[in-house]
Amino acid sequence: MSSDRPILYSFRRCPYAMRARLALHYAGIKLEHREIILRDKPQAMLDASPKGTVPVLILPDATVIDESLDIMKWAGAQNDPQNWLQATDFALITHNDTIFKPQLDRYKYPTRYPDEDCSGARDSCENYFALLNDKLNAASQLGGLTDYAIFPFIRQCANVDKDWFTALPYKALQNWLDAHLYSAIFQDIMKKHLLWQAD
Ligand SMILES: N[C@@H](CCC(=O)N[C@@H](CS)C(=O)NCC(=O)O)C(=O)O
Repeated sequence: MSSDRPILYSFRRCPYAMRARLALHYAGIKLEHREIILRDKPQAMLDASPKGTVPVLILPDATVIDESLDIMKWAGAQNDPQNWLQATDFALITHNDTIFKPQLDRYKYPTRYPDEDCSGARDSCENYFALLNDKLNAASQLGGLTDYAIFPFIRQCANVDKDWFTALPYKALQNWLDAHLYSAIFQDIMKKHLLWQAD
């Protein structure tokens, strides 16, 4: 199959797909959006990327990019109007993905880890919030594409128990999250799409 636009397989509520959509939108990339559900992945997506995670970007030359961070980097390499790639804190994004996200999963879905004691997961998430809050007290944004890469995960964690999140003493983080949630770009990338059906 060939297309003159990149194809993006995406799932609306997936934070990895959100960060990819944010970066693609920032770069002004016109694409064919294919909305999927995780319990019934289209064969065409699995043929392109057998690991079966979203987001998956397929370029017109059939190159497949199936890691969200790689999609962000690709988008920035196409068009980077605010020179954000060079300002991106990739170490902080790695911290988000490898240290915070596993704790978020254990806090949100403890039953998925029956052999583990997940009782400390929420505190671990809070430690990360404290780190981000310090950074956001020093500067209003994390810098470059870092904010887009990270805020969808903070949103997910905040939504587990909004009262808990709102009561935390991290005003800079809370204000930063709110600003991103109400931003025009976030409203745009969260628009609903019909489920994609193969012809
Ligand atoms: N490392 C991948 C992770 C992507 C990922 O795990 N996405 C989740 C949805 S949020 C997924 O597709 N999971 C597969 C499934 O639940 O079947 C990336 O950054 O793109």
